[in-house]
Amino acid sequence: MNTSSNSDFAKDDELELFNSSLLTRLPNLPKENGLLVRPLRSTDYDKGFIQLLGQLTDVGNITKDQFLNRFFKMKIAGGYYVVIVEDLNGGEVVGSATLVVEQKFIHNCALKGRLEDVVVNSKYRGRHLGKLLVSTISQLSRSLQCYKLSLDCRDRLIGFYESLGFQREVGNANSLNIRFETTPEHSRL
Ligand code: 16G
Repeated sequence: MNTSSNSDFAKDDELELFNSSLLTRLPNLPKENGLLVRPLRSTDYDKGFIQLLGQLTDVGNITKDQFLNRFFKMKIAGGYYVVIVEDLNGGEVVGSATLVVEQKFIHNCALKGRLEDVVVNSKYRGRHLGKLLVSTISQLSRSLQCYKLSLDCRDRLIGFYESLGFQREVGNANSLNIRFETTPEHSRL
């Protein structure tokens, strides 16, 4: 009987959020010298992943335990594909983007992809890593049989995403939010 749980996980063990073959088998995965495109790993807390997300929005003071807790919840739930760019020269995480695959009843029980949390270390801007990440997620969502891939973004980035094939659909190009008050307790959920 398998009685293992998160608490049995040795913190030095390295696990991937999803099977890396899902990326390596993509036909058009661009190759970049000295950079590795791969799934998020359980060891990425120590490679600057949280600091990188801080270049996108507020992240808070996440401890390694909180990171691992969220990592395992995503892994167990399935449908979360956090794709990383690592600079092999120094072993730092320098780019990240997430595909979330939503299960639907509509369209014959289809899958819908959402592109989330695209961020590239400001020191690496101009090297087209954003394009690399978005194109990887786009191919991944297609290979997972999503019927569409959608995103929200800052107004100034609309042109960037349009240049990569996203379209503002006529009559269907709005993004609306309600923002709720949160507390640090939410990170335990
Ligand atoms: C952007 C991101 C979104 C992220 C949000 C955070 C992309 C394509 N969009 O809209 O995924 O969650 O910023 O902003 O990366 P917030 O902290 O204001 O919610």
